[in-house]
Amino acid sequence: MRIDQQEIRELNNPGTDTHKRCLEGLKTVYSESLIERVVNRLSDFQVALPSWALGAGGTRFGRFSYGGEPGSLEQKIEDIGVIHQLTKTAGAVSLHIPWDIPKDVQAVKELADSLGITFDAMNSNTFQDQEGAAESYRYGSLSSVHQAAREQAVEHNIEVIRIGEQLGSGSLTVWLADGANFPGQYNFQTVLKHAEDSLKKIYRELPEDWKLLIEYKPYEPNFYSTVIQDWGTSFMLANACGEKAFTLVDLGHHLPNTNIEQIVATLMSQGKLGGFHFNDSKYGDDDLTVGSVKPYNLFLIFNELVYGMENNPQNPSLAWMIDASHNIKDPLEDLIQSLEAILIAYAQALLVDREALLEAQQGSDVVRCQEILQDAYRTDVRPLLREARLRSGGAMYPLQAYRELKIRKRLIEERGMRVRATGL
Ligand code: PSV
Ligand code: MN
Repeated sequence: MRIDQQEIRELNNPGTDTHKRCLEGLKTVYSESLIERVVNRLSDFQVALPSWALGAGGTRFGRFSYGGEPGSLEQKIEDIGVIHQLTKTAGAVSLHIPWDIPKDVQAVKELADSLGITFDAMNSNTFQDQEGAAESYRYGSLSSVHQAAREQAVEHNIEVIRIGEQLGSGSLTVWLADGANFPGQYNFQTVLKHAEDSLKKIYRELPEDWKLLIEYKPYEPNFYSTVIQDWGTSFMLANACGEKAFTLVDLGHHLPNTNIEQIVATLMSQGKLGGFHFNDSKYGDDDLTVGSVKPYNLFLIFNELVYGMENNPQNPSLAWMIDASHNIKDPLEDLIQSLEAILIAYAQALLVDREALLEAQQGSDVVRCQEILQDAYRTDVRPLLREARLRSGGAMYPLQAYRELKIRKRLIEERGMRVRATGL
């Protein structure tokens, strides 16, 4: 389904005066040129949505479905198209193979193109056995002690690259579920060596202008150890592969209280931060709505990202993606909330007075340093987001628009109550 642009205009009209007044209010605090710069940056900022998170998410205890889920890759792209029409921030999709193998590549490309959606990083899946596959990943994939399983996993990743090439993607994200559930299950050094060798084989098949993004995660689905447990291991493997390989930070893949912003700063200084999976969490890889639990943390991360983007030309532009799971919310509403939280943190980080911060840091004025960061964090930047959307033809209030336009009801009418999307 598509939204008629006129519907969006009609929803925006009544709120425009109030919005202009709020924007004027911000101009009494920040210079007009800074406001313009932030609005332009926000308009340019695009986040890829995960194809696997457009249906109801489940846990191992159950899954609570609701209607109108996308039953095909085309419908997933249409859902992202709806979010993009409303937010103007979701101009990309991140596909997961084999869940999203296109039946007709040309038709899928044309559909995405007509909705202004590009194909961001491709994701491989060696954490589930596929029907008819000769080898099982029960004891690992790229790092398995069984050579045939390793070879099958390498082949799968190469196939994902080939599909991505046809679609116009430019990167492959590898997340390895490989690990051990019990001490002694495997030899740490052996499996790490296997992982490195397998990644190098995949890397050799990367097209010239592609990137390999390597995720890390400390636990789950294995609970004693994982082969790529932390950013250091990912960084080491990326270096071993070569200059087209980078570390990907998934916010949920850290032990509690890890200083993620410092990891971001370190990787960017080395030119090795490749991308981001946004989500939020209270305990572990909870895959909750971005910014719903730790918004200040998200701001501090963006503060480092903005600094890095301005000061680390050695680091390539980043692949921004959401990686979440929606157990009880309508996923489209959840994704709209996540996009809003990402843009808020980004806008606040762009408002940080970097000159004053440098001066305060040089003078070891710790109190002032904190004030400068929190001044930016405590600014209500939502008028800047609305302005960016208004200028690009999006909805000033995307979530409200989604509800007023009764999108979920329309999707249920179109697709029925019982479809189930592939994904998590
Ligand atoms: C694993 O937890 C992960 O973060 C990886 O990015 C996967 O590819 C994704 O979730 C979806 O399964
Ligand atoms: Mn992830």
